Amino acid sequence: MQLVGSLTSPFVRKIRVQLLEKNIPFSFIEDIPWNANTQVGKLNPLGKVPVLIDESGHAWFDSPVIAEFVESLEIRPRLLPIKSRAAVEVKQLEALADGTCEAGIAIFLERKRPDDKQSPEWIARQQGKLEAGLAQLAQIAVQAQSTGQEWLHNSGFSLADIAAGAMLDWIEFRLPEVKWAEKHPALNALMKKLNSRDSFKETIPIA
Ligand SMILES: N[C@@H](CCC(=O)N[C@@H](CS)C(=O)NCC(=O)O)C(=O)O
Repeated sequence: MQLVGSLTSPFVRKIRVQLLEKNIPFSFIEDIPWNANTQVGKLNPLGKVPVLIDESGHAWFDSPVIAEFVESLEIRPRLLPIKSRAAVEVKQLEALADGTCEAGIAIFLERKRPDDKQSPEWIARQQGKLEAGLAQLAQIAVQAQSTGQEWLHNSGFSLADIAAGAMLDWIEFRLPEVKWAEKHPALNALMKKLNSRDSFKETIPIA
């Protein structure tokens, strides 16, 4: 299996962590979709990473689909519950974390444009989504921790935690002024637990 992506993308990291947790061997092909020589468009018409090329040569995208494909291989540990209602609940948490990260990425990209081309209204809109996404995730973490539940979903460690950790670390890496750890201690506690896992330690984003 080959995973195509950049070493800083939170969505690529989600899949790297998932593969590492399951001990699935894969080769990593570094391809930054913003570079002029990128080959990503040949694999994914949307030109985005991650892309996972399976043993048959099929190219899977985007990250929630890749994650579900990897789960379909039925290699332990299971990171999506077997019961469909519980699996959808985990997917909802994954979507919340991914969407929060997308708002952060939109802010990061907008700020890279020349000063006179940036839209403060657009940035403010995305900041609203980012803050609201973090707040909802924090509320879920508080609720879980108050009942002694170790992870975000009551089924145990799952894609929800992986997606949340990839998002939180990316926000810290690219938008440190957000200061989510100070504002949301429950998310800080979650991130500390995630950072003690080898899969997270091995995939820290480096500029
Ligand atoms: N929903 C997609 C988002 C992927 C995504 O936005 N990846 C970024 C890197 S973090 C990318 O490839 N951007 C290139 C572009 O938008 O042209 C997923 O979860 O895979």
